Amino acid sequence: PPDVASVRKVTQNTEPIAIRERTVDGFTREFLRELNFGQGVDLSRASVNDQYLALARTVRHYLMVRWLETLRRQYELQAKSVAYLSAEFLLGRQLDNALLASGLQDVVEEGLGNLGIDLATLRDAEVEPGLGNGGLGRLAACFVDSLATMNVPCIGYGIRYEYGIFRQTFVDGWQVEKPDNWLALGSPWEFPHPEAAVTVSFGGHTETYDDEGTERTRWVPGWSVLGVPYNYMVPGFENGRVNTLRLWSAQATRAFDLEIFNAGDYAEAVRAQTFAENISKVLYPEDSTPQGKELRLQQQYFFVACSLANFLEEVLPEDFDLRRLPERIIFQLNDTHPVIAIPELMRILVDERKWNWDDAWAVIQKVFAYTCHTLLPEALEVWSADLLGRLLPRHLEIIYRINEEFLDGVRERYPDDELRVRRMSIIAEHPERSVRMAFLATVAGTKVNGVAALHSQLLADKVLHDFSEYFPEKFTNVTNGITPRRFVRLANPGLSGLITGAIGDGWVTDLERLKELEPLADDAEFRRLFREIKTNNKHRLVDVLRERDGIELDPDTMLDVMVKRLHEYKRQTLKLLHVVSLYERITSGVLDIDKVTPRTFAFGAKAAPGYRMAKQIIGLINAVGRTINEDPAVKGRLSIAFPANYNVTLAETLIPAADLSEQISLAGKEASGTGNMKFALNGALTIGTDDGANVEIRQLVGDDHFFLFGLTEPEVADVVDAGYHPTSYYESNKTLRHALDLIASGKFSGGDRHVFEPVVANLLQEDRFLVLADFQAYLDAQDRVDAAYADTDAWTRSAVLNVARSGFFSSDRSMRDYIDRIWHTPPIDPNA
Ligand code: GFP
Repeated sequence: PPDVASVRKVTQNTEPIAIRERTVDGFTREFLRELNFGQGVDLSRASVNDQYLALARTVRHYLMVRWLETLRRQYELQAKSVAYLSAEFLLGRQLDNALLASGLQDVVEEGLGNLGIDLATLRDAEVEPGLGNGGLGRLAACFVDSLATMNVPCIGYGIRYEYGIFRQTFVDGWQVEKPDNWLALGSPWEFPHPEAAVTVSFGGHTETYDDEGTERTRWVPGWSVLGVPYNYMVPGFENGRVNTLRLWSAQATRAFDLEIFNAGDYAEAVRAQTFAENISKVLYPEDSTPQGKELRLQQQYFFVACSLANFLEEVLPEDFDLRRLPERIIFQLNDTHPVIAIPELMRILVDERKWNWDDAWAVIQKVFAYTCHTLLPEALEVWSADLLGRLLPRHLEIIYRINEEFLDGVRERYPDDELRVRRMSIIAEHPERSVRMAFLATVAGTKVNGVAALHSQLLADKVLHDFSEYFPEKFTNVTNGITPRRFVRLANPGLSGLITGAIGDGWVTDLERLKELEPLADDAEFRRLFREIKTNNKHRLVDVLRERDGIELDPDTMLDVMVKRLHEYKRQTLKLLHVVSLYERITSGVLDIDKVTPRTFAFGAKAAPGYRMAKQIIGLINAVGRTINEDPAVKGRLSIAFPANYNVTLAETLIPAADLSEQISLAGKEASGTGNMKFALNGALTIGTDDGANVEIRQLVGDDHFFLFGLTEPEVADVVDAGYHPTSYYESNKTLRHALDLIASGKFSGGDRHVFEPVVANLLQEDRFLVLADFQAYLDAQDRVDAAYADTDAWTRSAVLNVARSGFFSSDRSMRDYIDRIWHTPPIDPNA
């Protein structure tokens, strides 16, 4: 690599750049300049992509002044920041958000219009960066948006995956994954800084040495890679602040061996390069092989090592006394993926800065906090000690020592309770020796939080019970939230306009103000306008799905939506059994078709590539969809729309059009959910279990405006403890039996009984998530939905109340809770 020091010249106090003219003419000039000099084309020959790239860069210029100003002030003030460490940032498209934040929408629309360019076309040219998998990554994106809007200093740290979450396609109804080549046409929102690359090492061994009478350890690594930072702007909403998201890309340190190349071994010459670049190649590489597992651990260590080095060496002033680190930073660990940062910072302090262990440990316990996002034991990450020891030998030693000292304390508190000690050990011994990352985070972190009230309670009572007894003060809750800027203001312009017309626009940054809409639920004219907007949103969705997927959707039906990752605990099969049962009862004459509410069942879900049952379920949804959609017997009454490749962009059109939101996970399994909040805030009613944040949604919107069903978490525990037998439900419930039998008969698979046998067999024999146990309650709740929907006025009233009472679910409120309970990072006064 080039000598970084010589490349990085610190320029003193540059003159502030002139603020660009925020007029239509000013914008047009900037845009054409970008097109000509940035893209190298003139308007007459510019492709849509050229125009999009030029527009993005132009908008970026307007934000740039604020970004530099934010950085300058941050450096000056040395205020405490949040470092949000996350393996995922599911950002969604950037253009619209940047336009909104900078208040440039109208100017840009008019300026482009004068040139004969349609802003909507350029918007559609943007490929969304799919650098996340689901809720966890989208939450991170909402959080950084809120922090910027609230004037809180924050750096998001993550990985710049060359390929994000795969692009899902369907072939004969089965999921086929295609690479998500999101960078192919250029990525105008990023700023690479190769000169600020960080070296990250792996492997090798450790050795002790005498350091002027003190025995110390050093790590002698075996190999290393470079981490190149790519900076992204995170603009606050109309407040002049632009925070930074810094994503790391891996590169080889010795890029190319010319000698080997000249000897003709071309593959070998680039081997090191390929090997290094693999680290940031894809999001969640398949980890069913040992190589895949190792690559994931490499990714995790890679990005936290880069981020810590960056913060300590670049963001902090050179002479900063690290003993004061807790005054300057809190590293929020978004799930267990970044937890390896804990031993990394210990290593830096103890081995590199030569602190004594206890001093280092005292700082560590103040600068990390951990958010847990799951309740499934299998989702709590563990790393085999063997792998960790090979890849990060020094870190494993440090973890052992942390564990030893921690367990000494446990033994002291609970003498003669070796069982407890074993339960609480960071190191598990079975089935192989491994490191429990959630335990490590809990022991080292200042706080541990769950992501909804029920989840935090179950964490403390069950999943981490021993720990909550031991460290009761560490456990807290912060219920998730979503950014109202993207998911209401941008996604639902109709509703936003209606709200603003009624109560002013303060709600965009103070969502609790939606409460002021409550009286309007009783206003017939308001309800009419509200309904009209819903209908318009459905028409918008009709257009998008026709164009995107060739799907014809009937806007005059109830739009019943279930969109989320495909996972058995989320119970897409329960939704499907409802559909199949309706179909079966109509076609067998049990139900009078004229009494069935016309519904479109929309699904959106990706299955993890290695998750076979989830892929089977996708195949089944598509197969049922094909049969039902083609059957004249149910035409106009039942249909299924399952667009492939559900992503943030599609969510922004789908959610505002929805009437009914399906949140039907087995109670005690969904940590929070955030889709549930997006739907409620866009005026859909929820049918849901008492799970995750559904609990809080129901409490806030009221029982009359929420369709609750199913076993509660304690009831689930009782059923399971008593020995759950799904077949007894099958045998005793005719409706259920007929629905399952219809699937088993091959009706949806051209008569072939084998195709979906695994799904049926799994439900009948194991049914780990109690689909059959909740089936009848779910059907009954759906009957209540039909009855409610029949009274359009009452339904709309409920929908308005859902919007008015869901202000709590703003991610701004989540951020306030994190700040009060965990971070203690006051906002910067914009006028100071
Ligand atoms: C996970 C949990 C959700 C939770 C999000 C954000 O989502 O219940 O709402 O994290 O906290 F499962 P996924 O990433 O698994 O979709």
